[in-house]
Amino acid sequence: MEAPKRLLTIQDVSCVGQCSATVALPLVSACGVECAVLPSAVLSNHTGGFSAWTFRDLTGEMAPIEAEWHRQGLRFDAFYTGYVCEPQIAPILSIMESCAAPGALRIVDPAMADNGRLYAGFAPDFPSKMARLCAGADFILPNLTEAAFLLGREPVLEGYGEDFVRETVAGLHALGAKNVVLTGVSFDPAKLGTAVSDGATIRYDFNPRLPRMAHGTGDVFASVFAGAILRGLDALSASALAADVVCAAIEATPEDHWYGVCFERAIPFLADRLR
Ligand code: PXL
Repeated sequence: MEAPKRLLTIQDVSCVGQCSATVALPLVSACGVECAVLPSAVLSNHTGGFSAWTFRDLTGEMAPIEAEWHRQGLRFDAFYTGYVCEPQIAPILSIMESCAAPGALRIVDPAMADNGRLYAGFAPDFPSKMARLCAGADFILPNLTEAAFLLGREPVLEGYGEDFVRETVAGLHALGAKNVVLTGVSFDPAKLGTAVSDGATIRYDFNPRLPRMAHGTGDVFASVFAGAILRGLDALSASALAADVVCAAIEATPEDHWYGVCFERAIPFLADRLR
């Protein structure tokens, strides 16, 4: 029997809110991939829509945990990073070096912004720090807002065409990212999708645009993408599956459930698609 793949996700634990680690653990696991977790911080709840939150920075735990893993010979087949803070970028890069199995993949979701704005609590220069994490990544998964900030530009969220996407993706490759999966791309108001680039070719995947947005969909997308890549899917297929799971999760979420998506209800769909 083939050895199972082991992925390490590094992001916060928002105790309530259906985002980051509480999304990554079940969804990566549902892909049949072992999901280890290095919590970068513990928050009472996420920062996107709640009026307040507690925040315990866990940066200080990173080096001792890395040393212990290294001592025990624990290695990972992939690293998937999400919401992290500036002081954590250097320790994360170190862990990705010292605890990598041969050929380990780096999947970076630069979770820091959406809808033209940085998330609460990030300084305006944070994207330039996040760009360092993107530089050595095998896959980066920015939305249009994050892509713009990584490139030091003002976000453009509508009225663009394929030339704009090509130029944006080229800029992201120039940062050092091998593969780019740009989310939230739309050339037709009825459709929303992703542009998947390996540096030579851009391929698109679109789904019908749903009438509402929901918090945490970026984390659902990234988690399924990471799990699917480790299952051996190519980037376009992994991206298309991740987008389908996001749509299923949004459709399964009651209108008045305001702080996240009910991705739990889409797990059977995900498991079926990977069977
Ligand atoms: O879903 C991204 C995310 C992750 N973690 C925390 C957040 C957010 C988005 O707002 O606040 C703590």
